Amino acid sequence: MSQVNATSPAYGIGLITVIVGVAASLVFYQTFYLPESLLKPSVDEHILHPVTQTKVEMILGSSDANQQANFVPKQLNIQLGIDNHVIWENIDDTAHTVTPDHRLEDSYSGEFGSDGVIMPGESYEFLFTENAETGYFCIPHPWMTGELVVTKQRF
Ligand SMILES: [Cu+2]
Repeated sequence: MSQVNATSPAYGIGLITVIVGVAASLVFYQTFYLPESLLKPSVDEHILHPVTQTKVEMILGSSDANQQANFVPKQLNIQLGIDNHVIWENIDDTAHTVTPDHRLEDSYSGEFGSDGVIMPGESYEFLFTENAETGYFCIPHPWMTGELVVTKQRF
């Protein structure tokens, strides 16, 4: 039986294993863990709790292609810290969706757009925390369209 002491090859291999292990952990921490944790945005309190809410109604008759008005108001100019919490209320008697023209992701709130349909009497809400600009529509009734622009508060 060989004895393990400070001068034996076994000791050296053990030490190298520990060093490699620590180095690998450090590399993992700096390359994957740290950037991931830094990515989570810290959002200003005023943006998380804006002064007021923005309401959009999907009005009665929106499912009728001949009806002009559906998302009311149709155009939104939203200011961060003021009215960036937006609520779409379905006051119609048909289910609708709020679906962006192109994929839009807010780094705090995630992907914009309703999960499936919004039933009559229900609503969909989204907290915008950064600048954004998009058109949106309703999947079952593509003539239902709206636009929104989110900008920083103008002092
Ligand atoms: Cu619809």
